[in-house]
Parts: sequence; C-alpha cells; structure tokens
Amino acid sequence: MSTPGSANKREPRRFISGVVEGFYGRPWTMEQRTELFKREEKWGLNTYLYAPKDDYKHRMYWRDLYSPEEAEQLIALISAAKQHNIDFVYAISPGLDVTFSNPNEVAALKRKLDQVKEFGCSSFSLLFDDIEREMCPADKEAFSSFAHAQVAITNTVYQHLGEPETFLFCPTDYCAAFCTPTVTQSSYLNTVGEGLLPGIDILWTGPKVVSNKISVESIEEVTSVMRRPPVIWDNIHANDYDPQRILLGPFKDRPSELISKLRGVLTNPNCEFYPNFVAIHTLATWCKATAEGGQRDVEMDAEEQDPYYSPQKALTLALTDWLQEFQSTAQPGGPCPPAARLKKESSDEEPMQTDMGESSYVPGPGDNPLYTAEPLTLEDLRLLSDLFYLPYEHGPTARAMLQELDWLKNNSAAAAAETGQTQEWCSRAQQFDDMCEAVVQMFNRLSNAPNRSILYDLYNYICDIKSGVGLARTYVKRLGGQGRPSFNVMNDDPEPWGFRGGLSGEFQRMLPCHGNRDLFKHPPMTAVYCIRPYCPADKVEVQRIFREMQKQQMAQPPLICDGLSAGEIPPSPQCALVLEDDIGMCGYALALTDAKPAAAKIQRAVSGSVFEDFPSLITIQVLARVTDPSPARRMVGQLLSSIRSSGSRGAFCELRHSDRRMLHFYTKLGSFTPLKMAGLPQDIITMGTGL
Ligand code: GDL
Repeated sequence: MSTPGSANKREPRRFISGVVEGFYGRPWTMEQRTELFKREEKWGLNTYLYAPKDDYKHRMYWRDLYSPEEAEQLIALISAAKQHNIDFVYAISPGLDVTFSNPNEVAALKRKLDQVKEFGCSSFSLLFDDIEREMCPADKEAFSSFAHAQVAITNTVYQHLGEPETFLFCPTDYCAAFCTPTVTQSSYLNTVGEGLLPGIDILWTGPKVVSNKISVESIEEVTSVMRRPPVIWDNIHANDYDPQRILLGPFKDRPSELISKLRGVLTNPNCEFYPNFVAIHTLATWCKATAEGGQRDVEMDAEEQDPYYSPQKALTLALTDWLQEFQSTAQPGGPCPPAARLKKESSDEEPMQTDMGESSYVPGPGDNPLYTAEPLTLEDLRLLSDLFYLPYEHGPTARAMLQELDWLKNNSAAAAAETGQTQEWCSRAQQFDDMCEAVVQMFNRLSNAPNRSILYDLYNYICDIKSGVGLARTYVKRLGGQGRPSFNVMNDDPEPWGFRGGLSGEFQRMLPCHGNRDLFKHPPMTAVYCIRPYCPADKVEVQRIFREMQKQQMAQPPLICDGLSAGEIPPSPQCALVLEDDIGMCGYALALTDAKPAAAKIQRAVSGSVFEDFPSLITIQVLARVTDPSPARRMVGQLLSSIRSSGSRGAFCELRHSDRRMLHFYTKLGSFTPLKMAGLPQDIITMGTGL
C-alpha cells in the first residue's frame, strides 16, 4: 500500500554523499562493506548504494527472492549501516529482460523489494543503465517509448514502497554522450524528467561515462531537462574497464560550486576495496568544501581555481591517514604484533612464514643478519598515487618520468653518433635512473608493510609498474652504452615479461598506432574529430584543401602524390580517408598500393630497388586549424594497416623541404625514415617505412 505525498512535507533534504558499489566484477564482502560504513561515518559521508553489477540477484536473477542465509547477511548489513548512520539504498537492475507491460513482472519487482524492505531497508533504487534500448513487441504496444515504460514502472514501484525519502532512478542515457541528439533535445531524458514523480532523484555520470570534468553549466543544463538536480554517480575512480589500472589520485575537476547545484554525489570506485581509501577520503573532503561550511583557502596555488577545495591538499590529508592504515596488523594475514606472536596459535589465514610460534631467532656473529623491513613513508604513498592517478591524467612524478624518458630517447641518437652522450644527457639519465629506483624502493617498502589486505589488493598493479619502469630503465642504460647485451630490451628471445600484456596486448599492438592513446602525449582534447572513408562526393573538398595547402608551398617540381590529391589518380581501395571537425572537412589521407604508374605519369625516375622495398605511396594533408597531431597520426595508422593488408612491403611519402610541418610530423611518427634516392629533384625528400 502506498503512503502518498510525503515528499512535500519534508525538511530540506540533506545532500546525498557516499559510495555506490556499482562496478562489474567481484562484489565486496560483507566485512568490507561494514568497514566502509565505519569509514563513511568517520569522514562525514551518509549513503551507500548497493548495486554490484555481477551479484546474481541484483541484476541477472533480479526476480529471485533471497534465501534465508542471504537474508540473514543482508539484514546484518542493513543494520550495520544503520548503526553507523549510513543510508543503505538497495538497488535492483531489472532492465536486462523485464517486460514492462506485464503485470506479473511488476508484481515480481514489488515482491523482491518488499522482501528487502522487510530486512529493514527503507531506501531504494531502480537502475536501467547498460541495457538494450529496443523494446519487446508487447512493450511497444503498451508504451509510446522506452522512457515511458521506465517512468511507468518506476513511479508504480516508488508509490508501492510508500514514496521512500530516498529513491534513485538511473536512466539508460545516464551521461551527455549517450543523449541523442543533445541533452536538451533528448526525447528520452525529457520524458523521464517530465514523467518521474518529483520525489524520485535521478543519477547522472556527467558528460561521459567516466567524466574528466563536470562543469556547473553542464549540471544546470541537465537539471532543467530532468526538472530536478541530479545525484552524480561518479566513475572518476572506477577501474572495472581496464585491468591494468587502479585509480589512486584525488577527487578532482568537479568545482565545489557544484555542491549547491546537485542533489548528491556517489562515487563508484575501484573494484578493489582497500585501495579506495583515497577515492572516498578525498570525496569526503570535497563534500565539506562549501562556501557556507568550508574554509576559503588563502594559500591557493596559482594552478588551482577552486577557493574551497584543493585536490592536492585533499590528497595529502588522505595519504597521511592511509599511511596509518598500512601499519595496522589487525586484519587476516598480517604479521602478529610481537607480544601476541608468542601466544598465537597457527591459523588458516596466516601465511606460512609468519607461523613461527615463539621462535625469536637471533643470528650468531657469522650468520646472516635478520631481514629488516624499512617502514613505508608518506613520500612512497605520494609516488604510488602519482603512478596510478586518474583516468585522464598521470600524477606529477609519473609525468616527469615520461617526459624524461621521451627526452632521453629523442636526444640520444644524435649525441651518441658523435662523441658519446653529452654531459646533460648523462646527468638526466642518472636522474631518471634515480626516479626508477624510488619506484623499486616504494615497491619493497609496500611489500613489507604489515597490512596485508591493502597490499594484496595493490600487488598486481605495483608489480606491473615495477616491471614497466624496469624495462624503461634498462633501455636508458642501453642508450647510454651501459648494460650487458643480454639486458637488451629488444632481445630476440626475451622472457615473457619482455612482451607484456597477453593476448589483449597483442591485439592492441596490431591495431593502427597500437590502438591506444598515451595520456602523456595526448592529454584529453576538447575538439571532436571524425575520420571516415573517402567517397567520390568528397573529391571537390579534397581538391580545395590540396590547393589551400599548395598555396603555402612551391608547386614545382611536381610530387608523385599531387595527381592523387588533385583527383586525377583514384586512390587504391580502402586507402582513402577524410577528416572532419565541427566546421567541415579539414584533412585527408590517400594512398596507392602500387605507386609505379603514378611515378611514370610525371616521369619521375625511381630506382627499382626503392619500389621493391616501398611499393606504396601515401599522402596526407591537414589544415592548420587542426593543431592536435593525433587525428593525422590515426589516419596514417589506418592507411598503413590497409596497405599492409594489400600485401605491400612498405610505403613512402614525398615532401618538400619547405614543408616543415609535415616533415616534423613524419619525423615524430617514428616509423618513417629518410630514403636515399638518386636523381631526386633537389628540394624533395622521400621518407619510407617498412610494413
Ligand atoms: C558504467 C556502469 C558502471 C560501471 C562504469 C565504469 C554506470 C551508471 N554504469 O557505465 O556499472 O562500473 O560504467 O565502467 O556508470
């Protein structure tokens, strides 16, 4: 039975803040969740949204009621949340297979939520994220749209449960990127906004699924469409989409001005429970950073723009507290404190080596000294956080390391060819080596820390970064002329850690440009580009770009590729792409898998051996307004991959000496090197790459 309308008489509702366990993969344990409630209470957060994607009865078997054993656990959990003043919100995701128009389905949903209500839960949530948008025939018949179907079932369930104080709805279009054509014009979101009863709050992840920044303007926009301020489901610290990443940087790039414009923020953090200390602690600091309640920060760094919240300071606060936690032995698998060690009996949870009973071995004069663990430091944790920072940003030390490696790589060959590496090179190589050593030391001290629960959650990641850094370190040593040949990173017969990443790594490396984006070289950009196959109707635009670019160069002597750009020679199949931005076409990339006929056409003499190694030709032009080199790089990558599939052994390009921009571009690509060709007109350079 419903208890109508209570939403209207309520006091101004408190800002919802806390954690959503909403990731894919292994759910947290009941103990971890109880620990979470303690932390949330201590740090001033107030909500926990139970939504583990891979929990059977949350999503896949949403209709199934809980067994007596499961019920007992949930009852205990809900009561633990209450004890710590945490609002336990039970979420259910029926969207995989629910038939909205079938009364039995609605009844099944009510029955399940009634059961959870009996466990003591009073806050609920219906989630429709990550599901098919297509309705079944029966629903199409009953509802004018998917949004109408979701609104109907949500309102029914909300009223059935007595209009709970907290009731959250997650739309299928839960971020701006999913809205078609735009947030304001999305008919889905407008229907949801108009149709959902006012006491129901709506979850929103921001501009994207994992939002780099969330601006005040974007929230004002979505608020007007939803007819209520959203509760942010923040995926900034989620890592379920990439098994090589864990996010240990501070909550960031959400201006604290947002607090007064939102209904709440719930973070959906890393799958590993213990490393979420930083994610949750910094979110809690952010939540306190209001103009009314917070201290205005008078020592604000020039880079920081938020007067009430500094991510760097929040991070230091979090890491300082986290350091204490690493010292704790009060968890399974940790070493015994010395006094307890004498009394403790062996337990199943203890690793073998700590099960030493009362052995307090004292080495003799000629014996090995005992291994002594150095304590972990705040600097170690700062480094750890820098190495595993945020989805779109590496921490300062990680950035510095990448920058140094890049410089050492780019400046080594020229210097070494003459008199060996310069003094500057050597001293920077040494500094790089020191930074790598700090990572190894951090790894050692972390592995020795008493709190094994945190360590085990972090272990794969720190091992991975230690190996990655180790490879880079060996490479720099080799550039500097040190290191045994067997250390050669490019060894013909490496150990498996010399070709890392498994099958997935192999797939990535096979894709053009390794199929990846390095954050260091390509920080998130704001312009959106589209690369699509060339079609005959594009000929005029391609010619226009060609002429525009030609204006800036001498047109004589002609290049082999000119006929291609001018539309006189058609490109080979699958070998033509165009680049567009929001203004229009802004570049193109064309190729011939066999360049011989085109060379003959302009009577260019090219030696047979060059055509043997590099039978194909590519040309690319990008207007000056495209300052980001990555779209051009991606086009070249895609062309080379098509040329390779045609069976060609290599490709070349021709450039004029005066075309500094393209020269720089091809040089930076790394794969193209200058080709020596007799009889080439003086101001033309040819560069080639094997495939
Ligand atoms: C998502 C999923 C979430 C997942 C996250 C990160 C929402 C609303 N849903 O799209 O379960 O953990 O991405 O991969 O964010």
